Amino acid sequence: MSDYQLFLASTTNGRKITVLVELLNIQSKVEIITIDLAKKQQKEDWFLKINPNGKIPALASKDSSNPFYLSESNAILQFLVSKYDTENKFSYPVNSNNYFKTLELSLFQVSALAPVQGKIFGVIRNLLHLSESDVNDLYTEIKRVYQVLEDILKSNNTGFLVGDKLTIAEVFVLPWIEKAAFSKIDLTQFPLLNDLLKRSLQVPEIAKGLAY
Ligand SMILES: N[C@@H](CCC(=O)N[C@@H](CS)C(=O)NCC(=O)O)C(=O)O
Repeated sequence: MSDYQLFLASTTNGRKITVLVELLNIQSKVEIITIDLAKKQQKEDWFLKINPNGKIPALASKDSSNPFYLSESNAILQFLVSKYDTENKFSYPVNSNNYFKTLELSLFQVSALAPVQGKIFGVIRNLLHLSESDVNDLYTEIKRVYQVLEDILKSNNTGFLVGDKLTIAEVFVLPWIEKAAFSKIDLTQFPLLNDLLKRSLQVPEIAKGLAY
């Protein structure tokens, strides 16, 4: 029997989780339950008990004697590697410098990348109506954020965002970078980031996780 339920939808934050499930090969350990966001299942009482914030992704332990709920995609990624990546294939040991660089990237993704690209999704899907000048400001800011990621790759000089291997640091950003073209962001302006996306898409587990 699986250990955890994972409540997901096919969104950038949802796909972070499916990518890591594939990389860690833990499909038998977690049960994926798709939430219908259009039907607002994430706002139903039963779901709010799991995540009072009413958003996917969320994780719930199946051990009723030891209930445990976790939300925030990057916290779930950290939790899954702490449980199932004991050899640190896709993570770094707790308290190492690269562990904290991963935490830094996690917070940067949530605080800088997601809010701006999320608004751009809204504009493109015609759900958010902004003036031309506000839209221009969004693009100025998202290009600055992508350039920060490009500069991190340049200074690391390993092809990866943290240390010298593909880790959850990439998983934080890949579902967003993959949507650059949809977001009308020219990824060729960020060659190292573009190359990271291309290399990552050649990893079958990542391609499968992103296709969820
Ligand atoms: N910071 C949160 C953001 C979660 C989030 O915004 N989830 C979206 C889908 S990507 C959602 O559930 N939207 C539906 C809603 O807000 O009702 C995370 O990283 O998990």
